[in-house]
Amino acid sequence: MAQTLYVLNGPNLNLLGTREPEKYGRATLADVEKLCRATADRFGVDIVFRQSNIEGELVTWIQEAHAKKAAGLILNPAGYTTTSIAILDALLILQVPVIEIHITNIHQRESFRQHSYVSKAAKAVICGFGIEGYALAISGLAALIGAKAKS
Ligand code: CA2
Repeated sequence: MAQTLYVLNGPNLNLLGTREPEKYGRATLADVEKLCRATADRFGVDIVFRQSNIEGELVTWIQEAHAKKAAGLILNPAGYTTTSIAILDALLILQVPVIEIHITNIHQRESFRQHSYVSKAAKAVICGFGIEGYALAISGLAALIGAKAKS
C-alpha cells in the first residue's frame, strides 16, 4: 500500500492568491494542492491535503496523522507558527518526519514572524521558495522515507 503524507495549512491560507500577491504570489490554495498531488504522484505516495483556520482542528489532524500511521507531515502553520504550544505538543507525538514550510522567507520579515514553536519539532524548515516550497518539501520527505521517483 502507498505511504501517505499529510500536508496541513494554517489560518488564512484559504485566501492565498486573493491579496498581497507581491509577497505570496497569485497561486491559490487549490493550485498548491494540485502541485502537491502532482509531486506526490511522481514518488508514488498519497497525500491528505487540508487547511483550517482553527488551531484545535489542526491539532486533531496531526493526531489523526499519527493514528493513521502517516509516513510524514508537512505543515504551514501560518499565524500559529509563533504562538501554538498546542500544535508543537501534537507534533512531538509524531515519530515520523515533520517539515515546516513557509511561502515567504520569514527571516526577512518582521521580527515577530521569526520565532517558530513548530521548528522545535521539525526535521527541516523550508521558507522563501513561494509555493514551489511545497514540492520541495514533498521531494525531501520522499527521500527521507525512501520513496523513489517513478521513471
Ligand atoms: O510565508 C508563509 O507561508 C506564512 O506562514 C504565511 C502566514 C504568515 O503569518 C507567516 O508569518 C508566514 C500568513 C498566511 C496568510 O495567507 C494569505 C496569503 C495571501 C493572501 C491571503 C492570505
